[in-house]
Amino acid sequence: MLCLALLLAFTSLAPTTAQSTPATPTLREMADKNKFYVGAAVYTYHLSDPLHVETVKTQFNMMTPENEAKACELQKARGVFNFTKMDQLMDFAEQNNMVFRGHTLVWHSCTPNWFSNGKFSRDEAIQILRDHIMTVVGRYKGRIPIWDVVNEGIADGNGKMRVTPWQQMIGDDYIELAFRFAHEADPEALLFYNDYGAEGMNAKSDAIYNMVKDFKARGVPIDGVGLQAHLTLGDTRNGRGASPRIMGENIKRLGELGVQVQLTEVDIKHKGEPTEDILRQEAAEYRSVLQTCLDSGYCTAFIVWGVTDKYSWLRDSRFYDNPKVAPLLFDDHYQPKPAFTAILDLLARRAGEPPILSDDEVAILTGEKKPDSGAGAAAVPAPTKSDPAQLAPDSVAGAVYYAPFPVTITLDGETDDWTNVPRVTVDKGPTLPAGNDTSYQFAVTADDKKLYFLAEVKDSKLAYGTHNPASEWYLEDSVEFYLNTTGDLKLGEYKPGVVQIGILAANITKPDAPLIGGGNSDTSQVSVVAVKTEDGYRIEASVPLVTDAWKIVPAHMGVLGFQSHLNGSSADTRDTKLIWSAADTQDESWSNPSVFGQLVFWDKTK
Ligand code: 9MR
Repeated sequence: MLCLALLLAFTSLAPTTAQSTPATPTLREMADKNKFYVGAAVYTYHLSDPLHVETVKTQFNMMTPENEAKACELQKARGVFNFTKMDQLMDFAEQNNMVFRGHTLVWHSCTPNWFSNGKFSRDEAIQILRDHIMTVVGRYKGRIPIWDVVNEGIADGNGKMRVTPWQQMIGDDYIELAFRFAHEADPEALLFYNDYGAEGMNAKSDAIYNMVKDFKARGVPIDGVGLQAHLTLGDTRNGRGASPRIMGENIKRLGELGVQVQLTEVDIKHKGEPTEDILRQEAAEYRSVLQTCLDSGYCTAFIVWGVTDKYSWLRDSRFYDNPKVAPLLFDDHYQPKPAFTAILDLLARRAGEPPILSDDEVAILTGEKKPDSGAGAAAVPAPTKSDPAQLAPDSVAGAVYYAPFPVTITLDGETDDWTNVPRVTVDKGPTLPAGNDTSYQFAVTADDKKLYFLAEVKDSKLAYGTHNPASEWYLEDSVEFYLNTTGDLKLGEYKPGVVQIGILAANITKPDAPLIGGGNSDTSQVSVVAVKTEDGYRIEASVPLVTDAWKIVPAHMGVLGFQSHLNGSSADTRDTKLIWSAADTQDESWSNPSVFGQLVFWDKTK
């Protein structure tokens, strides 16, 4: 029985997924690789929003009807069932190979009025309970593998039975009866008891534990406990209910009774605006809760209570008083939030796939490291896009550049193919002449073969062609870009896979081989075109994604160390140094890649 209970047999239920390629890992792909379920609550009205549909089906392998399977929705008049919306959700789940969680058969908050307001004898009420469950579970027999049979049957505070119409008309054994009827209707379905505020060790979770223990001892068919996990920022801190130790202890004791646990309605509310700090803390807490679930060995699914913040139930003032609350994984525009990246990274790492975040970023999230200077230590940014036409989010000044892909560029000195690739202006640096008028913009993109770099330099006095390009290239007009492809953004020295590519303005003269310099630049196989422009010069360059020195796989939210400099000369030697990464205050990038910023790939098709 333990086996049967624990196995929510991933293989038999597991959808085959993956419309997307391995280069762009989705949450769903990473969940599949872990033989784990990530789900989201969905309403039928969400399905008329194409972005919503796309997000649900690509990112989740499980779904729950947020409201439309509840008794007050399905059986508005006695014996009259309306399954239109349920069927629509069911069809959607099946078309997209998603496991459907039935939520919920018996819940005081959504009991049909005709029942709550009626006066039924115990026997009549039991008959009504049985009819409802047999009809609903029976209709979807074999299609809905998990049901939340009873929701929130235990009272807050004291762990006693909640007083509900079902409990009043039938008695405390309505819960047990509901489980028996559900089992009768579909003996294969896994049957869950679901509740909130029972993540940690408290009177309610004790009561649930005792009930499950009793059910198991007496053969009442129960297979799982759903911990809703409607959390508030801070709930995962030491000593709190959702902390790894306390929630871990609760999940373990339930698991040892022979039931599985699922986190069924995860969201994290907070006060005020979702500032960068709040979003970072939220990410940390999402990650912590998922980690506790995975570490327990008994937790088989992680379901978020909605997809985009804009449709969260917490935005409804009847439930929560903060119209700005941002409790979910995707923001109002379906952009993945730091919380999304944090759990994607955790699942990727556990599956032995390339991490999504650097070790430093994880250490900052988990609080082991304070954010400080240096690329590797930069906070997880919340991507925002000020111009909808732009192919990737706005850059984070001096820290993160979002590079859209796939975009194919022809190195021809023209910029029409760079349209809507975000540009970053660099006009600061450690060495600037009085009245400096030199600045440049850079942009980066990639397709499936190459990484492309563009620099548009404003420079009223070009100076090139007077230095030895092999050794003194940086003393004359030149633009540099740097890559750290090793995955270790803390790296403090040059190793294979780290490269400084200095591109001389002297390439305007169209030499046979590109004039380049910089550490490891001979391993870069860089191609270059340089042209004069009205107010300076322009450089287009590309490097192969795969060389003997590195393998770059552009993946959505995948990270490379990245830096860019400009060297300016107006007469015979360098008088201007412009530097993008804010972590490099002293022109150290040539020897120390830990001061690079980050290039984050952004799949423009998402
Ligand atoms: O999110 C749901 C909201 O849209 C409904 O109006 C509400 C009433 O049916 O139910 C909400 O979902 C609840 C879930 O079914 C049980 N746990 C608490 C959830 C939030 O209230």
